[in-house]
Amino acid sequence: MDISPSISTSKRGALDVLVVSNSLGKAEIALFGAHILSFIPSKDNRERLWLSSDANFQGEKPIRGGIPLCWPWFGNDNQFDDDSLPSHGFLRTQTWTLQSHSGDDKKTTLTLVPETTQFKQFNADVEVKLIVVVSDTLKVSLKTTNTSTQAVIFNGALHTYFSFEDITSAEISGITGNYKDKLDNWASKTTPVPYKIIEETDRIHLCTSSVTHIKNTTITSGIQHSGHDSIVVWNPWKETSLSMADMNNEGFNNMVCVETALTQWKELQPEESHTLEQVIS
Ligand code: TA6
Repeated sequence: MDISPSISTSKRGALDVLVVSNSLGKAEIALFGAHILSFIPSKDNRERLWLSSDANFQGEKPIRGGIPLCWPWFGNDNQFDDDSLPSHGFLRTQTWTLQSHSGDDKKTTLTLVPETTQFKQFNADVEVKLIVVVSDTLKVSLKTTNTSTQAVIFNGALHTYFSFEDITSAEISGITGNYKDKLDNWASKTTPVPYKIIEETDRIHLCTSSVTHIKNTTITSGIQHSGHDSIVVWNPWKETSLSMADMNNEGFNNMVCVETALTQWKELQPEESHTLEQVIS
């Protein structure tokens, strides 16, 4: 079904998908999790995002790949110290609605809203919107507004899986300072230069650099970050990939997550807003 000249609907498995296509770029967004599955700029027709060939498209679990939305906490580090709460929060496992859209032949803007921004102990009055702009770049903005009368704290991430021909020849540039190594009891370590992925990697870089690049043999993806206090880098490598049902066994060779994140707790006063944003080129 066509929603506009540049937006139509499709299915991926059991999931409803918005297909965006204009003269400068194409994208696909599953309404489940407002999960961006694909972004292909027309200038080179190269897919920027990686999707696991074993991803679950039944709405039973978060989709492995693309851009999962993490909010109002990151990983299992939630406001309530409650390990029973879902990893990375509860936005990526609910069905969203297309609230509005606009655009022309060169740019398409979509605004999506979740069913709810409350879950168990997290019951603050907060509004969340995802604004996606598809053009020769992909701009993803997760906007949080405190509509309550109390201060609210939250974390989050645009947990983007970038696609590559060969991870061993990938090199990340633009990340500086120290990182916390999840694989070594969160020990603080220095960001390597050159930054290559040669083993399982799970790092929270306390870095507010605004531009990073991931270079591979023939391709380079540019990433602009804003509203973040961290940049997370993750590759599960072989052993961890084998333990994940929705991660194809050799997939780690062709992806790396570079995530625009809040991991140090952001506090919003009543009526305040915050936007976590990633622009992919
Ligand atoms: O972003 C890195 C990370 O927190 C890793 O520790 C790993 O858990 C990854 O996210 C994937 O998490 P998920 O809940 O999507 O399997």
